[in-house]
Amino acid sequence: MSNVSLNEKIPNNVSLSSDKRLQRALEQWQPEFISWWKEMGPDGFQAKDVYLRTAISVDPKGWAQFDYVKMPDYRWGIFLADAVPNRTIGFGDDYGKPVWQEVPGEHRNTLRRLIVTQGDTEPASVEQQRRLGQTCPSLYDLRNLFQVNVEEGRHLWAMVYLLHSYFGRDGREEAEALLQRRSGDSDMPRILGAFNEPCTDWLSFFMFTTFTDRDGKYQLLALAESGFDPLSRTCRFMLTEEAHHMFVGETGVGRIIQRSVELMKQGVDPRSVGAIDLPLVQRYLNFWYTVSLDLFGSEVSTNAANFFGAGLKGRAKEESFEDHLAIDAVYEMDVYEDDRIVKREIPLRSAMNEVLRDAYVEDCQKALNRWNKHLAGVDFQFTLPSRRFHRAQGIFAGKTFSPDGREISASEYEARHDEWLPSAADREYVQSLMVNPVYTPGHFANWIAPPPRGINDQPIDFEYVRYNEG
Ligand code: BYC
Ligand code: FE
Ligand code: FE
Repeated sequence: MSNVSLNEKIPNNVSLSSDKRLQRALEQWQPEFISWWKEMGPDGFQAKDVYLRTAISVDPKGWAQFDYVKMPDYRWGIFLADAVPNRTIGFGDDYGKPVWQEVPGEHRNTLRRLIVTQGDTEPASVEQQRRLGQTCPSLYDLRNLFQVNVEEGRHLWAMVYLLHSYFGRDGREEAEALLQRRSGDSDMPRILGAFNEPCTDWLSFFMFTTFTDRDGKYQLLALAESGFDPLSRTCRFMLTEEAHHMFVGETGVGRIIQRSVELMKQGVDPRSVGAIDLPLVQRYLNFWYTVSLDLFGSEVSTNAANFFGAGLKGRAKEESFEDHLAIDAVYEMDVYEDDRIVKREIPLRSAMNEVLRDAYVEDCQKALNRWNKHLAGVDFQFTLPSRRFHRAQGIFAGKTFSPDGREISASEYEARHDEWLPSAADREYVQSLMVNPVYTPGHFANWIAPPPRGINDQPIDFEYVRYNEG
């Protein structure tokens, strides 16, 4: 079961050839995907050989194969983690009943919406990142960007497979619409906020893959708990790919910090030699972390309560909780009452977005702790801003807070904006560092340290993208 037939038109481990209707429907969607990829995928590198990994099995150990591939020839396909025998629903009103292999009629619309929302983020991120190849700091980083991009493309396939297989005509229409919305478009934007934000420099890219892909990890963990078994199995395999995306982000930011600290220890101001000063890194962190916090939705959410009650979306690592019904339990949180923040007990099911956000925040803090290890000997620490700061969703949206969580006047917020979030000058400075891309094997831009090792045991000066050929 876990072996993938890579030679079929659509690589898969779901016996696609035994369902001719489905196979035909997906084979009709495939060219539309490829034309979307050519139009909206990485700009300018489609004919180059890129050293990519491709899934050949869904075993935790042997799933990856590395080789040179031209991106449009990447083996995008449908990979589900192996079924867990006798799996039962792990939470909500149907707790303990067998999981569903088909969509229960009463949950059809809700489930479709969840899958579409998840699916929409995947092509959105490819669109956001499409011009980064032109400003890359090295071939190593360029290859990592493209690896992330092709895998996000595959994540779109994962959701489209579910839509086509289980949602009939509506599902096929949603699959088309996933190729029609465009990140940042004023008429047809992507669904969620962060996926319409420009991500046009490498500091943003590394912050995005640290913080926004980490939202992906937590949303996928929650959906991997789903009572709808095909969704669970799909998300479990996607999670194995997600780890690499966060690695790219976290080590990318880490190498930027390392380079700046190296200079500071020599008594050199990073900006004076075209590297990136630490307060600027903190401002980018503040931005991407807070737009990613918004992706968890409102603190108090009847949608979230319904997802949980229906057994569709659980908590990350649901088995680590004792009470899987969450009927009588409460969650204490800060809410507004008469314009003042007070602590209130919220029914736990309505607080599930916040429970998931808690796990996310804790994980983000660990990433910061690793970054802060680079700072030994310099007088600086990275910190996560308060969850109230710079929010556009939930109870703190539309109010103004400082990064340490104090409510402040709109005029104070405005006056201090450039201390806390990337300013126009910051963005211009960062862009200016990257106008000259680095395409020589083993060379790195001046604003980033080389990685300690290469990909798949290859040396650092390996030609990860054959830039000068093709
Ligand atoms: N922007 O009850 P509420 C990834 C909407 S990332 C815009 O607060 P709910 C990846 C919401 O839809 C993982 N709109 O929230 C990472 C609702 O709209 P309607 C993505 C937003 O329903 C990097 C309204 O506000 N996965 O994979 O609990 C690269 C009030 O709803 C936002 C998922 O999101 C926002 N930030 O929604 C590539 C999982 N937040 O119904 C990929 C699937 C909320 O009033 N989605 N709204 O029109 C879900 O689980 C849920 O829909 C949400 C929270 C987590 C989004
Ligand atoms: Fe993804
Ligand atoms: Fe990702």
